[in-house]
Amino acid sequence: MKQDVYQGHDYYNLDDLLSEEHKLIRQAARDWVKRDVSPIIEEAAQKAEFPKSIIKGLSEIGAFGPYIPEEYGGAGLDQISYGIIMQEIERGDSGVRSTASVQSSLVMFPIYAYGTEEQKKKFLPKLASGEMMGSFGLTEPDHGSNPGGMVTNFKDKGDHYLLNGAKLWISNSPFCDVAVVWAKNEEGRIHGLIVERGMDGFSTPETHNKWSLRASATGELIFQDVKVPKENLLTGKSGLGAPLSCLDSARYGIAWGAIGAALDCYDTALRYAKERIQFGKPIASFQLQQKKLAEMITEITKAQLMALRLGQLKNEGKATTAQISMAKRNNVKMAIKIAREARQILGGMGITGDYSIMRHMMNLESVITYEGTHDIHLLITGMDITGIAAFK
Ligand code: TGC
Ligand code: FAD
Repeated sequence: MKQDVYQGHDYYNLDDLLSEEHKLIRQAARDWVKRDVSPIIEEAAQKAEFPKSIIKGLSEIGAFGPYIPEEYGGAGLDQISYGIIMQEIERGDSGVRSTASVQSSLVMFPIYAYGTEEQKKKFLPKLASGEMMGSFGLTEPDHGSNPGGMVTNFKDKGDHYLLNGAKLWISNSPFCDVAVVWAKNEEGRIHGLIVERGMDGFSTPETHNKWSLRASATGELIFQDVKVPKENLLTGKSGLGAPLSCLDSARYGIAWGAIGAALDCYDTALRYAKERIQFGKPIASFQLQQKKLAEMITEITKAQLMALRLGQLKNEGKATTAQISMAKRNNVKMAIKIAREARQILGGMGITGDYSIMRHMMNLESVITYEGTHDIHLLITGMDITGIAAFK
């Protein structure tokens, strides 16, 4: 990895719509990524190792629970700040953003929104500081896009619940201390349970051979007659809507995060195009390369506008699931297209780890699949505008 000389790009002066606090938060996150992520991330990805050294820094920049109130250890920030932090982190690597998304929106959020006061006090401060790391178990081997079909289940055994089943494709699972797990009770109703490492019958094998998100640890959650204390049930909400509401928050973060990956690819390609000489001229002087770069900044600007407006709606408590789906889908697709075009601008150099583009491109193949696939988000928009669900 070359020295990280990234600069933000704000073609439509959107900074004018941000507060001073937003800009300070962005600067802190950007400085941290340049100092502690960029120098190590390429090697971590090449070795397919999760860099545990980033946990402390993620906590310090407020990436664990940015919008969780300070009384529970969160940063107490608004939704635009949350988005900005995700954007800056994913500018470094989507896997690092994944770690933060899961911890904040898929572990801290359900405990904050649906947990008891005791659960909030026990888990949230430690999750915010990174002393404890969490994972979120919704997807199963036979139930990905259709989580409502899940077979993981728990039975009431009087003084505890007995949990059985398996979750697949779980970010952070190999090292998590706690997992928020979604399972059906004897009546088939979905509930959230907090499962803690060390409980008998709970294991978290790692999934290997990924070509994408290599610096993020992914694995399984396996439950074989796990005795879960009754006080670990999330009592505030049940039904599929409970995990789906957590996804709303994580998908919103991804809508911003993907812009970060796109900005990094654009910034790298623009810089390279101005420096690389072919036929006696910088390649940036050729119309074909300018077309690619001009289209990139246009698409990034549109995505920035969408994310910022969505952030305003979220701050007002008005953002709908369908609006969030549209932004996640659009912005991730936009980022993948930009990564592919940017890679071409770098020619052969674009496939090496000397530049971040190929890593972003491969990472984004996961981002376009998790938190709802590209197709599922299209169907959510379709359902919203027609009133007809085309999932089944
Ligand atoms: P459907 O019948 O539409 O809904 C079931 C119930 O849920 C309610 N609901 C929501 N509630 C709150 N927030 C939302 N976003 C909600 N969406 C739906 C709905 O009103 C209903 O309530 P009720 O009271 O009537 O029962 O459900 P369906 O089974 O038809 O499925 C709809 C569909 C396909 C959209 C949904 O299943 C879906 O979104 N599937 C995609 C699955 C997904 O996104 N999985 C992500 C797993 S986690 C992950 O990938 C983490 S990656 C993390 C990282 O590393 O960054
Ligand atoms: P499937 O659901 O089998 O889909 C396969 C294809 O069929 C897709 O193209 C899909 O769009 C299409 N399809 C499915 N249904 C329909 C339909 N009704 N109409 C049209 N097309 C359809 N999950 C978690 O719970 N927690 C995590 O932390 C987590 N982290 C992940 C990390 C990584 C790196 C990855 C790759 C995944 C992660 N996931 C996680 C799982 C992720 O959410 C699922 O992979 C995703 O929801 C899709 O499920 P699936 O892979 O089973 O694909």
